[in-house]
Amino acid sequence: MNKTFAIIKPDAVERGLAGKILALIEENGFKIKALRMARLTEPEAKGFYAVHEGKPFFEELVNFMTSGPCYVMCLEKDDAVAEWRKLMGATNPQHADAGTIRRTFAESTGRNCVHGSDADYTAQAELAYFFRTFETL
Ligand code: IDP
Ligand code: MG
Repeated sequence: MNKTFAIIKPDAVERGLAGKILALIEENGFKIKALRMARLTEPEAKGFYAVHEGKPFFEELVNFMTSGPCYVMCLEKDDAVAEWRKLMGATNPQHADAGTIRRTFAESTGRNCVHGSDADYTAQAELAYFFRTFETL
């Protein structure tokens, strides 16, 4: 699939980094197919991160993701899922490669600026969670 789902998380929006991150997305050859600001509700955040329910960081994650507005996006590029995860960098910014968004901007494993789907089937599900089909064509 050539599309993936991405979030500029509340920490990055709050710190005024959204524009820089959008520029990096475009400079790295992604086309932004859909984009809107959203303030996730608690049920939306819990549903989105249902795979992490029961993990020690789940409550912190839901509190963080509902703490302020974020940008939800559909990104297009060949091999979009892998390419976006490469540009994001590792979950823990201290382990992320130089030049990645998380290494450059993120404060911690929790407040790590961006989300990206981890497989084509999760990208499809996550895109459908936030967008109508016609919005991401
Ligand atoms: P990913 O975002 O790189 O795919 P996941 O393991 O899917 O990483 O975790 C989802 C999100 O949960 C992370 O991006 C991060 O915000 C948060 N998270 C993951 N592990 C931890 C942790 O150990 N402490 C605090 N937050 C965490
Ligand atoms: Mg993940």
